Amino acid sequence: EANPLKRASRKIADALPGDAAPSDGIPGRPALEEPSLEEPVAPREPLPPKPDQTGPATMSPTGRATGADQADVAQAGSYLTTAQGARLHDTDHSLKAGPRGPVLLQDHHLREKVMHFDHERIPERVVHARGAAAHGVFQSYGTAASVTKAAFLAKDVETPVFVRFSTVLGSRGSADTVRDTRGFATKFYTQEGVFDLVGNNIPVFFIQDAIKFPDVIHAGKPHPDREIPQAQSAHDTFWDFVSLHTEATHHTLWNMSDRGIPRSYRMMEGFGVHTFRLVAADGSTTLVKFHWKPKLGVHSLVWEEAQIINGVDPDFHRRDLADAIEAGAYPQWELGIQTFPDTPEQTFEGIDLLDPTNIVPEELAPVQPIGLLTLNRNPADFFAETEQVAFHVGHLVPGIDITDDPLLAGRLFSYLDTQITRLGGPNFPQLPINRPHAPVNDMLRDGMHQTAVHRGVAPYRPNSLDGGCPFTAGAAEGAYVETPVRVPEATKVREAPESFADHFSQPRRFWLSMSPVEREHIIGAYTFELGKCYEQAVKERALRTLANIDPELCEQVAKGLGLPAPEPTVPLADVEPSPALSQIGGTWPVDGRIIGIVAGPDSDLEAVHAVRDAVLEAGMVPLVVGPTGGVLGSGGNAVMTQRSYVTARSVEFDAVLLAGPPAVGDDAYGARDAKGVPSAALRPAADPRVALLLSEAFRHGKAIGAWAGGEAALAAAGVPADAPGVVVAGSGPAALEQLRALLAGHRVWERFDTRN
Ligand code: HDD
Repeated sequence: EANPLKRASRKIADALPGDAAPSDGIPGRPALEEPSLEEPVAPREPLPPKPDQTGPATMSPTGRATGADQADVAQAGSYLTTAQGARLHDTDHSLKAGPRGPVLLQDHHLREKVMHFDHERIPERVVHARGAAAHGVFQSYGTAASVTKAAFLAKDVETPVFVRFSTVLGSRGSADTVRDTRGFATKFYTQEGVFDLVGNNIPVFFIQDAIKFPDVIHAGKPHPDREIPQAQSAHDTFWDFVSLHTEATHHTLWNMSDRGIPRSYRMMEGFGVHTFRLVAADGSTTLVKFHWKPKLGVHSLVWEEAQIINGVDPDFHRRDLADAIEAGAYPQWELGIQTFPDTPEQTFEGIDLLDPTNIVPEELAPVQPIGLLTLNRNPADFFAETEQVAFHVGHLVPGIDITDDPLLAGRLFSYLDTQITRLGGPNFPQLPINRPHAPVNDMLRDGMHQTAVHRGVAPYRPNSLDGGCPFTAGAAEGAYVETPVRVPEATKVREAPESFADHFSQPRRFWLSMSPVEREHIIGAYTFELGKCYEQAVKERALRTLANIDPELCEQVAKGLGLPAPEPTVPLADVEPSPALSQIGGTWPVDGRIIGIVAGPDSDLEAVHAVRDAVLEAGMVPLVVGPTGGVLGSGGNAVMTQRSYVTARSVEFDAVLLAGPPAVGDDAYGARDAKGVPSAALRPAADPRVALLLSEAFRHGKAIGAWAGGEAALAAAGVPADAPGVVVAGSGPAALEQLRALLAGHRVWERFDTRN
């Protein structure tokens, strides 16, 4: 098919269970034969090496490639061997003295296999443990070339990247759609070395100084006694901390907004959070904040939906990312910068740029696009890549420098330090996923897990034995030279600047920028979270913080908690809203959105086929939901179902379409009742699982469509056919057309109960 999007959505649909086509998205790998019911008995051709495990080899000071051939490292052959390469003839039975006799200690294979298994787990990340990642490419526009000499930001440079998205609080096995901040970490393998942009989907942080990081994380992680709750902030220790430590107010408010429950990693913004310093070729400097803007728009789940998904499909975000990439529907983000003059005060329009609890509204400093990120390849090995990737805010390239943000300073220490525990030593940069694509000529030697075979004899400087190599370079040869920023004369203190003391005006701006329905969601989130706290004092103190953001917010949450609303303790800030902060009101591409087509045994299957094709044509993904798995109907019109009433739940779909029965006069698919109404109109309605699916979709503000005869199911589910965003049309394609228009706005916002 000519249209890649159409091809993409068709591939997603085809790869789903129930369809015959095998999925084989790994480039460079031959398609696997279709699995047969019998166990294969003969070896097949070896698999070629996985592409991600053939990174550039570490170079010695004398410039020769070292170590084993990377192509041989990954498991690729037909025959099982020991770790030493000896072929094995049995891996299912321990070596014994007779079939019923004792197992012999001399069984090396047994000991090696179990020893290795015993050590398969490595410590998970202390934060951001649960993540999903993808490879891609960054294409620069060149628009930043006037403010930075970074080579990868020059015009039309393509740089390979690896991006890892994550939640913060949960452990590796926790669920994806918890209310939390999301990590958005990007590794750029530039020709000048690795640049890591280690950001989040929220532009501000809980703390202004890294020394508080252990405090905020200890408060957010599960209670130390029972280790509950997992992966969320709805508990006493979190609210105890953030209500006492009011600099966390802004970040907490973002978490309680729809930003805390993204619809998809593909539909989140990313932020570098700190202010960075760009350095141009002429040495001039500019302060900047980095933004990632998703091409599909910024969209969220609603809270009940997020909670249901946590049970129904805890891998919702990870699956969504991998499926989209496998299908060729590559997610894209534009990288942008807000620029500010590098003045000694480091403020912009009165906003302290060194305070990471601040944003600069886009209306004051527009985000200027500087390049396009496309994620186009799934990892071949989750552990080798997603788990072992090591990001670090200190991985910088010439042209990008740091500021004195005290939160950033502590991070510069933490990210190196943590890898020693997590990845078992100082040689983690040699892991294939972490290897720079620029040649490495360091003088770092030995240590645990050293895999390079260095050839030079003089890993020290100055030397004459290796011909003086490696030499240091000047800026002209591309060396990283720190910007000679003046450090003000000062006295050593443990203090924050006075400007860091305003904890409420920025949260108030965020609140005022929200639409009524977004405010309603925020009120609901605080009411839920604080309602989960046991300590009365914690709830009351949290309400005091809310009073300083906005009295209406405080009152509504207090009402939900059954508590009195306190008065503000600081004057309410007089701030202008920033419309760019609201997620509602625009229209966005519907690419890759999932349409559930609910069909009954007597549905008009010809029409189901037509609608399925129309969904694909529109670049979206059709999932047919039938009473059982397998095939619905028979003969030429038979339809493969991707979900059954048992496996489907509304949360999987962005919109639902009810398949009506064939038109009157067409008796092909079933009986009619005494009045001549086709029974299919009643069948799905009679099924409580279909009714639940519809009522949930309705409650979650999703577009719902039905074509002739489907109204009965709507009525049974209590969904008024004339409600906003409910479409009943004469034919499937006509209903789909209207759903598509509704989906462009993401949800049917009018359906949410707003007081304003
Ligand atoms: Fe951090 C991981 C983002 C503050 C210490 N952080 C980590 C990851 C992201 C962030 C996205 C996961 C990277 C991956 O996918 O491997 N962290 C942030 C942002 C911050 C921030 C946007 C504030 C603006 N972090 C922060 C502070 C400290 C840390 C203040 C310590 C003082 N972060 C870590 C860490 C982690 C980490 C412990 C855990 C695993 C890792 O680094 O490699 O070092």
